[in-house]
Amino acid sequence: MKLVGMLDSPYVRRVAISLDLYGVDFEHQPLSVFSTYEQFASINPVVKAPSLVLDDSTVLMDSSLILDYFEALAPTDRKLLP
Ligand SMILES: N[C@@H](CCC(=O)N[C@@H](CS)C(=O)NCC(=O)O)C(=O)O
Repeated sequence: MKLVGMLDSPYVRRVAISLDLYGVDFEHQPLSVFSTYEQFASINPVVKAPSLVLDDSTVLMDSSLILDYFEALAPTDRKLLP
């Protein structure tokens, strides 16, 4: 699993910190939507940070959607929302 986006973005940081709290292993690829636009577009043509590439190559985007996905998968003792 790969989290794509720069950590200067609060949306990317939110996902990175939450994945860590969920206990999800991920690789971080610090691409910029500006300076590395083409490389970012080759991963997600919409060029939105954060983008999360799952192990089956599905690309999720939007921090809230990404966190909803992991909240749904998390066991009860790892959930972050009441
Ligand atoms: N609602 C989005 C906002 C993400 C967002 O605005 N990301 C910025 C970088 S901080 C971005 O991708 N900008 C490029 C663009 O919108 O084209 C989320 O929560 O993930």
